[in-house]
Amino acid sequence: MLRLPPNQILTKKWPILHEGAVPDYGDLKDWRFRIFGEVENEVALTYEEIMQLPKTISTVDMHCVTHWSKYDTTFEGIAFKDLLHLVKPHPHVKYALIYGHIFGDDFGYSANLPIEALMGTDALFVYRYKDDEHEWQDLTPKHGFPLRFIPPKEFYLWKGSKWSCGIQLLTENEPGYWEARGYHLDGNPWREERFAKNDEKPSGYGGEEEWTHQEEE
Ligand SMILES: Nc1nc2c(c(=O)[nH]1)N[C@H]1C(S)=C(S)[C@@H](COP(=O)(O)O)O[C@H]1N2
Ligand SMILES: [Mo]
Repeated sequence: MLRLPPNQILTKKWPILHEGAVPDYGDLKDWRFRIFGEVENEVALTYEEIMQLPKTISTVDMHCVTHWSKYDTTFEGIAFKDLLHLVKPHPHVKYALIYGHIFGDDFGYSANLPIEALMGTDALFVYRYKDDEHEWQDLTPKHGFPLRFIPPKEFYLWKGSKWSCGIQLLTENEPGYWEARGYHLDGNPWREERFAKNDEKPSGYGGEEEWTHQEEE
């Protein structure tokens, strides 16, 4: 498999792309991470409880639907599979919605993903990273601090919910925030699954102008 998916452009810098304002969780005292939906035992974890879970370090490639790809960012975080161990999912659970903050709502952003694709060490809720240009450092607020999801490279990065506060387990697939707004339900970069209708760009799609002239912060 080629490393660069079709019609992607490599960037060394890590662009910042999101809608709405960057949330400020203060001292994280009231911050919780919830696992809910089709489970026997819903949980709500504090930031300290999250940070005591087993940690995974993975070097990943990211591919954004607006055509940028960045290789080899090394992340430290909690693997999706290690969070799944904390609950007893109902037998027919097959999908997850991974929530993030948008427009003042911690559960306003979401992305749908099939559970079976999330069981490796490349599906991570991350808080720290390093790359060619940075030593280990905390994720900046603009990249999703205190916790953001990074999907496996078989998914465009819109599936990587920033400021993530929860996972909902589902038996049926449900569109997340962008999937409900004209983006592809699956979003595989190798198959160029950008939009629900191939020839229709969803409204608000900025394309390359969104990131090519951007300064990294
Ligand atoms: N909460 C939230 N998460 C989000 C988004 C957003 O608007 N809100 N944008 C997504 C999109 S489209 C992309 S490409 C990545 C960008 O992550 P980055 O800014 O760290 O590069 O975040 C994703 N996660
Ligand atoms: Mo994106």
